[in-house]
Amino acid sequence: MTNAIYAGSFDPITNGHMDVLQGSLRLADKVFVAIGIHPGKAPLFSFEERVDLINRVAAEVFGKDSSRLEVIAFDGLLIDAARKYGASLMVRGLRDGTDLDYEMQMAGMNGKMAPELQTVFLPADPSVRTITATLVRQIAAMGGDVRHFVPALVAEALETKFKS
Ligand code: COD
Repeated sequence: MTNAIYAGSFDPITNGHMDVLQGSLRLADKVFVAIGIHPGKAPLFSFEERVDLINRVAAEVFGKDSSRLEVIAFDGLLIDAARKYGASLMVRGLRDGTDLDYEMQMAGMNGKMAPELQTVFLPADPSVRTITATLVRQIAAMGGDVRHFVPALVAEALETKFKS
């Protein structure tokens, strides 16, 4: 049984994240979706809200395969979270060359610290590679239409968030 861990802020989950999750489900029997908790950085959506959105969107898009996903929280090093949850694969999404440079450094250093863990890069599908959660939040805050970039449930949650 192969476990993978896919870490992110998921604030909120986007179609880009969903693309990486779909690839992760092809690679592993179980995928831990690890929400990184950064003390001092206030997210738009609380941890509980992000878990709820990820679970609902995954159920809608992946159907019964969503039972192979589990959302968890982590702070500190990703390798420690991977070890804690028995993940042998650390999945990272690659959008462009900037991601690649940074991710190569991280994979190299993680590989030294935890040689038993394998970093796996999944190239973003061209249709989602320009999407970032930061810009999605900005567009939604300014009343723009984010339905091209996030699942419908997330678009609704953003609308509600910025109305209140
Ligand atoms: N297409 C494909 N992949 C995407 C897209 C997209 N449109 N959008 C995001 N992704 C990928 C990113 O490349 C990344 O792999 C992942 O999804 C998460 O993205 P975000 O934006 O939700 O998350 P970030 O960038 O805020 O990162 C949060 C992490 C928790 C992943 C980060 O803080 C981290 O890597 N922490 C680990 C700390 C650690 O172990 N440091 C030691 C390094 S040696």
